Parts: sequence; structure tokens; C-alpha cells
Amino acid sequence: MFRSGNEQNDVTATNGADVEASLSLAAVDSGRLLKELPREKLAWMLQKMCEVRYFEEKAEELYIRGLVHGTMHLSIGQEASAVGSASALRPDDLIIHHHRGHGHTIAKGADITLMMAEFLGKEPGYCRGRGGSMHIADIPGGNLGATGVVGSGIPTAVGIALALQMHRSDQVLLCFFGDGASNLGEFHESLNMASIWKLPVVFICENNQYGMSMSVRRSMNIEHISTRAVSYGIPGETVDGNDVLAVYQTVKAAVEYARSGRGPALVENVTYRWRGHSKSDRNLYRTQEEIESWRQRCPIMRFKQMLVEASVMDSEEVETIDQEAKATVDRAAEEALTFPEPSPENMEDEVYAP
Ligand SMILES: Cc1ncc(C[n+]2csc(CCOP(=O)(O)OP(=O)(O)O)c2C)c(N)n1
Ligand SMILES: [Mg+2]
Repeated sequence: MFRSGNEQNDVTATNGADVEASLSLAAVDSGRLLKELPREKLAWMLQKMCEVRYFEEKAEELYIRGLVHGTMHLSIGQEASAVGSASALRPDDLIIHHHRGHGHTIAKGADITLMMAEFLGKEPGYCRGRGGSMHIADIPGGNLGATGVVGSGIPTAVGIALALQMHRSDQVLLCFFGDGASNLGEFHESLNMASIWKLPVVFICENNQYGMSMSVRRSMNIEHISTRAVSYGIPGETVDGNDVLAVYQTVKAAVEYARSGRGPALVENVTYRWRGHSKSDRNLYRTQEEIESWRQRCPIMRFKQMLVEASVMDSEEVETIDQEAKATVDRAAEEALTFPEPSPENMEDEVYAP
């Protein structure tokens, strides 16, 4: 599936409305994966996707109750992209993500209570409550964090991957960003440098159809963002980002390619965010019908159906995993709400301002 340079002009797939018709994609064999992957791994994928969904629904509830400082960006509807990608990694591999990063953080194995604490600005949180929703890093867990500056993670990823190469490490870095970020100059500069130095980084573009209110169909004249890889002589694939197994299979191939020293790859996960860009979004740029058509392709619902139809588990087992994820998030929120906030005396600790 992953070949270098100019061999790969048969990149196929989509960035648009008629997803099911146009996602022909790299040959994805979900049936084989359902048979071959250990049941525990499949159960883990479902559990993490449910935890992402419930975490963000809880985040919304806490926001409405006035308990959250600042804004937040929800990835409800995009869970398969985060979980499918992260499940292709070894535990010691790394990620760097972006402003819509709750899913990436959970998928990389974050402790939900510490994450909720950070989200609520509490002292025991991952960044001692100084970072909040957009800046959750878990360095020991291999999550190198995010910034609110769109695209900033992409050149940073090149630097981190260069460090991995210089240390002769066989770790791989996944770099998550959005369709909007792929229109920035630093995206192009970074892919070029990563390519010429054959760095161990996989660029994951989460094409959720919009950068704020700007549709991809108005902001670029290509059908598949992954075709941009051709300019840098690296492999590029577009995948149905709402199919967790398709994402897993594609990103795994890219990770193996990078780990073997052959260099970076670009994977485009085609997906959709159900909620607004942030809490100030009034959804005036898209129709309810469009949102509803993507809700019908809910990645969690689809994966549950696949698991039951393939007799990996029965519907009761699937719902038990779902309810355990909900209980984990509910417990985490209850506990995190009792945690102390940073005090005025120590508030500036670990805050860097040049
Ligand atoms: C350099 C920079 N420009 C603009 C913004 C404002 N902004 C925040 S998110 C965003 C859209 C990003 O879209 P995309 O990369 O597709 O990610 P998504 O929000 O869809 O996940 C913009 C323009 C910013 N934070 N940083
Ligand atoms: Mg986007």
C-alpha cells in the first residue's frame, strides 16, 4: 500500500459530500481485521471511542454549567480517526496533536481523571491546570501536546522526528492536524524537509470538511488532500476516517514504512465534526441535512455493528463496554471537580513568557 515517490499516482478517495460513493480507497479489508486482530484490541478500540464521545459530551455539560474557562473544540463524530490512528502505534511511539485534541489524548492512553482535571483548570491536571482543553500534554505517555496556533505542530513534528533520527531511535511520531492547516506554508515546507531527510513521522490530516466556517470545497481545488504527498515524493493515502479499522490498517502501513527508515507518509482521514467549530459557532455555513447525513455514519455505531455482525461480541458485550466508558468518564468528572485550583501564589509556576 505504501510506496515511495512517483509510483503512487493512483491515490484515490474523497473529501466531499458523497462519501460512501467516492471512498474507493486503498484496499481495506475490515473482514480480515475483524478475524485477525485480538478481541482485546478490538474491545480497546471500541472502549476508547466511547470514552472520547462521553468525555466530550461531559465537557459540553460542564461548559454549560459555567465550570470551564475559555472555549473548547469538540471532535464528536471524529472518534475513529483518533483511535484508529493511535492504535497503530507502539506504546513508546509519540504523538503531537492540535486544538481539537481530546480524542488523540484519550487514544494515546491518557488517564481520564487527570485529563478532566486539566480541562477544568485544576492543579492535579496534566499541565497543573495551566493548559486547559487545548494544551493537554502527557509527556511520559508519549503525548507531546498541542498549541492553539493552527499548523504549528507540523514543523515541530519535523524537529522531533529529526531528534528521533539523530538518536537512532526506532520510535515513530504521528502528527495530527486539520484540512485547514494543510493550506498553510509550513505544511508544505515541513513535508518537504521530512521527505528529504526521510524522517520517521506520519502526517495525519483529519479532513473534517471545514476550517472554522470555510468548506474544503471552497478552500482548495483538489479532491484529495493526500495527493499533496506527490509533490514531496512521499506516499499519500486517503481513507474513510469514520471506519476505525480502515484508519488502523492505513496508518499501521504508514507507521511501518516510517519505522523502517523509508521516511514520512501523509494519511488523510475523511471525517466530519458534528458540533460547531468551537463554542461560539452558530453553524450558519452548513445545513442540518448535511450534519444529519454524517450522523448516520457515526463511527461508533458502525464499529458496534461490525463487531456484532462478525460475531466478535454480542450486542450485550458491546453495550457493556459502552456503559463502562460512560462510568469512567462520569467518575473522572466527579473526582476532578473536587480537586483544588492553582492558588494565586503558585499560579505562575511553570508558565513560560519570554
Ligand atoms: C495561525 C492561526 N490562524 C488562525 C487561527 C484561528 N483558527 C483556529 S482553528 C481554525 C481552523 C482550523 O481548521 P482545521 O485545520 O481544518 O482544523 P479543525 O478545526 O477543522 O479541526 C482557525 C482558522 C489560529 N488559531 N491560528
Ligand atoms: Mg477542519
